[in-house]
Amino acid sequence: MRWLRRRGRCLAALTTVVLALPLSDTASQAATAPPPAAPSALVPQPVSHLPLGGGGFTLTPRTRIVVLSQKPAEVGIGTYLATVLAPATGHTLPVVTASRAQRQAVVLDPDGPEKLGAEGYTLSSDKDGVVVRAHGAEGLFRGVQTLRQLLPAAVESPTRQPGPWTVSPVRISDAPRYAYRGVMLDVARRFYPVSQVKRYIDQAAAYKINTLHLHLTDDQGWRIAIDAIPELTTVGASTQSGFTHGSGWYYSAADYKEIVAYAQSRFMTVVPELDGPGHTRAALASVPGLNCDDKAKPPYSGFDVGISLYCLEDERHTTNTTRFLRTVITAVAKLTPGPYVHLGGDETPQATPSEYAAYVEAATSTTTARQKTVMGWHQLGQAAIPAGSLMQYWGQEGDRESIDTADETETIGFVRSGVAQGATFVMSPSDHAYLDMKYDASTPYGLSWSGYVPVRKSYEWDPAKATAKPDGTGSIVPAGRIAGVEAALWADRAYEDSNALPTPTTRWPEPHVYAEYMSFPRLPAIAEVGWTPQSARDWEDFRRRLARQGPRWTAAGIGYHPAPGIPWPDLAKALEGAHSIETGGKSPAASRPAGLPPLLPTRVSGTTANRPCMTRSKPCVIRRP
Ligand code: TNX
Repeated sequence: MRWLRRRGRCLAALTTVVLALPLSDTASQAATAPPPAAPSALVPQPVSHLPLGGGGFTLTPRTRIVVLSQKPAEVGIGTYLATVLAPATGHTLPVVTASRAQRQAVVLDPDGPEKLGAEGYTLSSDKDGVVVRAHGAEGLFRGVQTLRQLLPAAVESPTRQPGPWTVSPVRISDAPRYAYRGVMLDVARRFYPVSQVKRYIDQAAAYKINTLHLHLTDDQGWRIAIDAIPELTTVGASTQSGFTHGSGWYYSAADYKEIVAYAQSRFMTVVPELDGPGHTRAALASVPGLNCDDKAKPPYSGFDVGISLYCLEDERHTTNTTRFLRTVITAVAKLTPGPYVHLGGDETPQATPSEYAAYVEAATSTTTARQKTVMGWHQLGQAAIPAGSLMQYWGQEGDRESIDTADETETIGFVRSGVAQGATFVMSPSDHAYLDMKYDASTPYGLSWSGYVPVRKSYEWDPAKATAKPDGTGSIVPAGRIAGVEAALWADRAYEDSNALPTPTTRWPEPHVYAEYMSFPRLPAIAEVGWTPQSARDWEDFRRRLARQGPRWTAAGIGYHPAPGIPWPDLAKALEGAHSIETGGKSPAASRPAGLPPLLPTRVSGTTANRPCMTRSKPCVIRRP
């Protein structure tokens, strides 16, 4: 097995060597021939995937996880794998370190060639064992996610299952198409307790998502404690969309650190978003000096957008806003090990160009002074931004079709300006990657201003073409400037019958129930968009592989939506978002002060207008007096 330790070989050569090895040499092995394993159906589809004939490797209580490293981060992947496998298999597999590979073991080798990149890996499994090879811990972690999918679906169960635990025999070599593959949780409109964020991190990591964007602030809530401004949480966190008088609906610094550390342990970077200059009512309710009349606004629990703006009308208020931004951005940057701070910048119909520019200047200069890279929604491109900023595109097919026409949309203008300023892009086209869009008319939750987004639509798009010219002659965002993709799960309407405003009898699912229903199966679709080469993606093939994930979600207790058009093998068992778990977290009901009326929207304002505020030229509901 010396071949396992050889560095620098080209993968094709490696595969050939592997295939040429005699694969069975022990009599005991022949006596207990492993059962045939089901052929694998992986999501995301690896770059190269060769299912082998013959038996696979069966885990037993004596199977060792052998890590070819002494480094704690790399050994930690072995421990993680043992932890993932323990509940369903009932085996506590020993994790050992060694300097060379062993047979009849799961071998994790972080000493693979550098050309595998940070996230690439190879995986070989046959009846003699499993070897995952990568260049460092992160690639091993991604490979381990693939290994989970090579085991029977029941391995995802939190309780002991019968087995046998046979790994499908395969040769895989894999690496991502894009380095940035994210998902956004809108914890501002609907607060997710820490336990539910962690649960979502695990669910996303299983599909090789590597970035968690937390939309921490909006009109309906400020969710991150800032020591110097306690009102942001005592006042600014007391509301959610549809909920008032709460307490504890925010992350303390310790909570946030816990989320960041948990995400890190799943090789996921946290991107905190502090949205502005619009979407700031929670801050305006907490800090009087951010308002032009120096009076704090009442906290907001309604459903409108475009209702707020930091006061940037005169020098005194611009100074107030700048100081405020310095305080909050600095505090959040300090708590955040990742490279980005997301500054929002979306939907500010009431801001004049100079007010908008003043916000962007104040927010970006503070961010870069803290050695963080600026991230923002594509509207940020209308102002001066530092080269190398990351802009998040959320336009639609209609924007793309307007390119180079007389009716080119403002969105496209912002993108052009961002490109000219040296920005890179994360693609979140709202008609493909917005997880809060209903699947179809029967979806209980969410919105549909960007149309319905059935699973096929969440899958069938190419980030390289999201801003392609209508005649296909090229993209206004050059291929080299696309960092990746992000699915965005807004939570404006995380309640049943969401075409109308909620009533006192409206049912509000736990945030994780909403998240799972809207994300599964569309998040895995977008994960594949970001990971798999375009040439290896095909809807017919995907929908069959996706269907085979259904039993995994059932086993894991994920309340997915068994969307039509996918041949789910276990439709009868699908959970349909109806289950609940013991979160142990601060759910809205749990943290509601005693003596208040039942948990219902107590102050609902807003229209049923099912659209966001797009741009200044299409103003939305409420204007400043
Ligand atoms: C638009 S897209 C928004 C959010 C809403 C979302 C609802 C963007 C950057 N802003 O404020 O939650 O639509 O779908």
